[in-house]
Amino acid sequence: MPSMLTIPPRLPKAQNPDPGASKFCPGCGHGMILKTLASAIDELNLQDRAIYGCDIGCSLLSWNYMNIDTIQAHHGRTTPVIYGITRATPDAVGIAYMGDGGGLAIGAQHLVNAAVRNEKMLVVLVNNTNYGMTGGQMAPTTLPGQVTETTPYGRDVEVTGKPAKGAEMVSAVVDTEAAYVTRGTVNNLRQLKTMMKRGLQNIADGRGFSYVEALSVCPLNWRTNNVDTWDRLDEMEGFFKVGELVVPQGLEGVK
Ligand SMILES: Cc1ncc(C[n+]2csc(CCOP(=O)(O)OP(=O)(O)O)c2C)c(N)n1
Ligand code: SF4
Repeated sequence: MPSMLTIPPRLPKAQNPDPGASKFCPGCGHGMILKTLASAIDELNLQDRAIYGCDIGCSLLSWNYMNIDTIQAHHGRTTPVIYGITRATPDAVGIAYMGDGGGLAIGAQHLVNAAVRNEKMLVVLVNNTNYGMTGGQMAPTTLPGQVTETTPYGRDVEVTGKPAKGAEMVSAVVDTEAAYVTRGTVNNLRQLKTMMKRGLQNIADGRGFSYVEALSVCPLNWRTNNVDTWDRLDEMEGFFKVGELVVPQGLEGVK
């Protein structure tokens, strides 16, 4: 009988079963979000149609995590790279996976234009309120008063403005009859999976642009223990409201 240590983890088919040792820090949210995305792909049976793109930052550590066609692009450019691919391959279900820095700072113009033009792609934006890979600098999403490497006395909104709310920004510019826009959290992976499935189905149906923001955790740069990490996530949920913002007709049956 195999011992507990020799039983491999039960992974979705859309996830690479042998990516090597995890490159994410212990307790990072990226792994949970990627597994949720892969489970959603499995449940919709989209493995052969899905194309995955990852961005800069810790998202790029996922470049060998998926068992689907994968490309890595830079600095918020994953969005145009993926819609370029989906325009050339209309049957493809294109997924652009990025951090809040990549998506809402340097890549914001691409995100807005893709949303306005109703590009048939899913953007998964991981909001951990900081620039994770480069050591925890302030991101557009950094909470008011939050201490980061570049805001040692806490984010002063009088100087830096208020945090960017990606899902609300995208909601304001999309075609509400075609797009799907939502915000989930690693606090509720079952709900996040439903959101991923709805976003993917919206593309698979050829309806329109999908945006799933996932509130995530970055214990390394937050310098938090387990309890404090999840308390911080509760605080984030107070500022970034979790829930669906734009739901087109046709997705009611996707649970
Ligand atoms: C033009 C340019 N600016 C900045 C960087 C440095 N850089 C690489 S990753 C990164 C932060 C990414 O943060 P985010 O997108 O939030 O992802 P996370 O690492 O938190 O998952 C930055 C600033 C760079 N490589 N090139
Ligand atoms: S720095 Fe933060 S986002 Fe990056 S792998 Fe570590 S915990 Fe995850």
